[in-house]
Amino acid sequence: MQDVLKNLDLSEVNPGAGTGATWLECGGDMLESVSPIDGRVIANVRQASASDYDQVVLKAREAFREWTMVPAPKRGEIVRQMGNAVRVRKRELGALVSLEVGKIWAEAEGEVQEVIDICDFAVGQSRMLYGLSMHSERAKHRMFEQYHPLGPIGVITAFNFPLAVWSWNAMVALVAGDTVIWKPSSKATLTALAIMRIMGGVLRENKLPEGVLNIVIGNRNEVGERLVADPRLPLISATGSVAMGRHVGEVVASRLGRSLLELGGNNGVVVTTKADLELAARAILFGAVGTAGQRCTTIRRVIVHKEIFGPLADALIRAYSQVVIGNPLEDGVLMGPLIDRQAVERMQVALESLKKQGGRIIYGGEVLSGGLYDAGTYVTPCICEARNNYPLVQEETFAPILYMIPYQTLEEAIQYHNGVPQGLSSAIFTNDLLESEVFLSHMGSDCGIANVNIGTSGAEIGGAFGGEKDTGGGRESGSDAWKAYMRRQTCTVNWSGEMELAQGIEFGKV
Ligand code: UN1
Repeated sequence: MQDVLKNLDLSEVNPGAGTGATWLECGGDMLESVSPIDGRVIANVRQASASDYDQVVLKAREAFREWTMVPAPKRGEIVRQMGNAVRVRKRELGALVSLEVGKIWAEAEGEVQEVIDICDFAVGQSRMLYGLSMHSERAKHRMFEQYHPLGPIGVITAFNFPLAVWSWNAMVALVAGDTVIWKPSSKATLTALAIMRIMGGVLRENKLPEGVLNIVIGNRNEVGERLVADPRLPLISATGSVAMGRHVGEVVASRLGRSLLELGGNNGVVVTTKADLELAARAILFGAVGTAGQRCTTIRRVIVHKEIFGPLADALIRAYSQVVIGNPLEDGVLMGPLIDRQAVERMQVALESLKKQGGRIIYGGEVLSGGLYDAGTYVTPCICEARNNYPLVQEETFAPILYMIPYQTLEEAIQYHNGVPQGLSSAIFTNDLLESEVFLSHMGSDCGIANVNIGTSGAEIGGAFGGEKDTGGGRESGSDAWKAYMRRQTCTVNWSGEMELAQGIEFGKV
C-alpha cells in the first residue's frame, strides 16, 4: 500500500485543493480515505474551505483566458501527452482504484484504460470541432456556425468510477478550450489526487497555466453547494444518484446555467426464447456482479420469457456460486467488497422489503464474516424472483441484487423494461432479427443505450454515454458529446454592400 502511495506521489496527509502542480494550504476538516477491503485508513486529505474553493475558481478563470488562446489541435497535443503519462502509470493507478473503492484489479485497470482511450479520442476531436455552414436567403451573405470554449466548468463525480467519468468530461472539455474544476466523491479522494498530480505534471512541463485542471475536495456546504450555485461556471456536469442530480439540476437551472446529468440506472435485459442462453448467462454475470453491482450500468433486472426462466436461473446460480469473493487485488477474485458498511446495510434493507413485497431470494444476499470479511463490506451477490411493479424494483439499489422477472409476450417484456423511472442502459438477448429490431425501434427500449446480445455495462468511450428520464438526459464521452462543453455561435456576414433584411422586410430609408 505504501509503495502504491509513494509511486503516485501521495503522502499520509494530502492537501485536497489545487491544480495538480501546486496545492493550497487547505483550511477545511481532515477526511480519511478508508479502504473497503479491510476498513483501514489508506491516507488523509485536508479538505478545502469555502475560501479555498474561491481561490480555485480564480485560478481556473485566470487559466481559461490563456488556455482559450492555445489553438485546439495544440490543446489536443497536451491531452495526448496526458494520455501517455497515464499509460505508463496504469498499474499503480489501477491498484489505487482497487484499494480505495474495492473493484477488482482487472476492472480497475479497465477503468484506467478508459482514461487513456478518451485521451486518444479527444486528441482526434481537437481537430474536428466542426460547425456547419448554411446558405443564406440573402444575396452575397455568408452564414455559418462556430463553436467557442465555454469557460471554467464544474465536474462532480461518484465513487464507483473515480477516474473514468472525470476523464470523459475533463479531456473533452480541455480540447474544447475549457478549464475544469473537479469535485470528486469524498469516498474516492486519493485516486483523484493521484491522477491530478500526473496531469498537473504535464501542464507544468509544457509551461502552461496550472489552473487548466483543478480539484477541490470538500464537504457539501463549503464546496459542493457553492460549486453548483456558482454563476462563474457555465456548465456543471454531475454523475451520481437521482436525488443528487435532481438537486443539482434545479440549482443550475435557477441560475440558467447548463447541466449535464448522468444519474441512476435501473438497467434491464430482455432474454427471449430465441436467445443463446449460455451467452446471455455469461453477459448477465459480468453485468450484475462486476464492480459488485455498483456501476450505474449494472444489470439490475432480467426480464425473461417464462418458458426459459428455470434454465436461465439455474445457469446463473451455477455461475454465481463460482464467484470468488475477497481481496480485489488478488488473482482469481471476481468480486470485492461494497464501498462501505452503509452500502451493505442498504442492501440488507432492500432484501427485507423485497420479501415483504412478495419477492423471493433464489441465491445469495448474505453478509459474509470471518477473516478479511470482518470488514463488514463483503456480501454474496443475490438473485431474486420479483415483479416489475414492486416499489423496490422501481428503485436503484446500488448493490449486487438481480431481479428476475418473467414475461409472456415481447410486448409485455418491453412494457416491463420501460416501466421504471430510469432510462440509462438496456439490452435484448435474441438471435431473432425481428425481435432485436423491435427492441431497437422507437417502440422498443426507451434508454440512452440499447444493446443486442451484450450486457448493459462496459460501454466503449466512443459512443455518447448517458440516458433518459430520471437518468438526467446528459451525454458524455464520445460521439458529439463535445458540443456540451462549447458555446455555439451562428454568424452571418454581409458582403453585398446593400442592407437587405431577412424575410423580405422593407424598413425605412436613410
Ligand atoms: C458509471 O457507472 O457511472 O459502461 C459509468 C460502463 C463503464 C462506465 C460506467 N464504461 O459500465
